[in-house]
Amino acid sequence: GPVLVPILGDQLTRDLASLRGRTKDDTVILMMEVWDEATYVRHHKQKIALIFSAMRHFAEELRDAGWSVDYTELGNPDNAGSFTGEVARAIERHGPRLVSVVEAGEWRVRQDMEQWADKFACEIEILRDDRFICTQAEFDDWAQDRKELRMEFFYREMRRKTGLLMAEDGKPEGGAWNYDSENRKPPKEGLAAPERPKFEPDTVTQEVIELVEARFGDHFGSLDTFGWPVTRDEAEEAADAFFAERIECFGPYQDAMVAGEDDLFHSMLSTSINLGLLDPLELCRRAEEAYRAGRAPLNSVEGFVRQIIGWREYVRGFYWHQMPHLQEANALNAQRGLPEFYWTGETEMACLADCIRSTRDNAHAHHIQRLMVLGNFALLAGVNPREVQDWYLVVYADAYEWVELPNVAAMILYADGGKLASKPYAASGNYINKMSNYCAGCTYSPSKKTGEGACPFNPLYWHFMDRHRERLEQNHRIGRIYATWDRMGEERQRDYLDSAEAFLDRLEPARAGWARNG
Ligand code: FAD
Ligand code: DLZ
Ligand code: SF4
Repeated sequence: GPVLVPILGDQLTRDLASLRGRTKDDTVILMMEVWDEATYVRHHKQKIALIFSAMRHFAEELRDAGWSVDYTELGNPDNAGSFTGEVARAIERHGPRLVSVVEAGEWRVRQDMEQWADKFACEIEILRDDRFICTQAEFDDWAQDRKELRMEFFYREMRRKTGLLMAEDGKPEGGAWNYDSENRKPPKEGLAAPERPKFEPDTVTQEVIELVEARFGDHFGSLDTFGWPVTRDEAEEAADAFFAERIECFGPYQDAMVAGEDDLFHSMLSTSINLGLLDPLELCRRAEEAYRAGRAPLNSVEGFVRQIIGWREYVRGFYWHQMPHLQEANALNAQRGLPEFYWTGETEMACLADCIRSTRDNAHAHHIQRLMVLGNFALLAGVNPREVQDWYLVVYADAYEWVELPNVAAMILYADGGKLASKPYAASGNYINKMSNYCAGCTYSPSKKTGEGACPFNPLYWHFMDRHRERLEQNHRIGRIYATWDRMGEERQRDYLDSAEAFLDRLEPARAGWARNG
């Protein structure tokens, strides 16, 4: 029989390890739209549409290139509903001598995959996903014996390994590894970015959109504004536009937020990178080229490269290093339900309302919105990590557990107790006011500390600090804040705590069924 090559929805890469060196007349590629993947959480409608459309386009491209592709659509009446079930059916159809598959990105799927060798009477080969720069062995080696894992040091290893932005003497380009101090510009009045390319749904995408509306119509999110790249060519066009028009300002405004400006100078390439349509290392080389050609400043280019060979590689290594217990981690013992407004957007807090609107309309929010508005609120309010994790996994078109979970559990919620982040990213309204124009359009005031009209982030911040004093006082990056707290005196402290508690008491928890089917 032939070699059967299953390709999962986030493996849409032409030189995937399992295709390399294969001959077309001896290979059957298997692609599967399956119910289990579409519903293990109730993904945003745009996320399902994006993945199905990209899968269908990729299958078509492979066929055009002469491969035989066996593709199960969701609506196929014989569809077994799971990867394992569909591979079983394909083995019956094709009688392969070998099943060759690239390891899954997610723990859940990899567990199933590891059963295949026992379940199926044919040889199974699980290949390493070499689309990542750092192997798991390398990461584990690096992490071994370190009490705290810090991205910054890992990142330097990746710079050396790839040679990206390195000067000839083995020193970092420009003399420093990191130019973040130049990358914290608040938005100036009227800050707006060039329009990014939106890709009109073609007939394939339209069909998928109809399918999603019919089968997943009650999932979160809007489909009306679908404009994601669904092919490698479109993704390249999106990357071209970023390198031509936005990378210059990427660094300085990386942490800025402007109401109604959903993309600013971000690349908007995460969906394409995570699907496999774009090669992360190639993007970094293009960024470096822009710098060397004098088209973009070092602080922007270094910032972009760090997000990709630093953060992206680092969270993936961290995920596999910490699974499966990362899923259950809850170091701060946070037990509150996720507020209903995360799903409806109905809140008086203008910053949260805008971030949730963008999330619903675009299946996207940029990093600082995910971190310092949506994440910060969940941290301060003490929302249960499982519910926050589910939300992030549902709502973002770029969300796969390997990248979502470390960012949510470890980065925003400190649920790992500080293995990933040196301190909780807790901030009061002052930070959001400095980095955005949200507060000008809000019923609350960031300068009001407690009581009627006070920005809820202010009392929540102190409530958080006070309730975790025992743990955080030991932290050299945050411990000093308690001197400020103690100087306030009891009455002022009581004001803060009472305000926070009154606010928390009024928070309506989400009704069941938004994130998972009952
Ligand atoms: P840019 O700002 O243009 O950044 C360039 C690229 O760097 C991104 O495309 C992405 O590939 C990478 N990157 C940047 N930051 C990170 C990071 N923290 N972790 C991993 N990669 C990063 N990113 C996802 O791809 N999927 C997720 O599910 C996801 N969940 C997140 C949850 C939280 C709580 C936070 C704080 C961040 C999360 N991120 C996630 C990271 C980041 O927010 C998105 O990658 C980014 O917003 C995507 O938009 P962009 O392509 O315009 O990014
Ligand atoms: C996220 C997702 C969805 C919604 N649907 C499918 C699908 O039907 N078929 C598929 O191959 N992949 C899908 N995916 C992406 C997978 O969840 C992702 O490839 C794995 O979880 C990675 O381990
Ligand atoms: Fe957000 Fe507070 Fe500013 Fe309102 S005042 S937009 S709640 S930070």
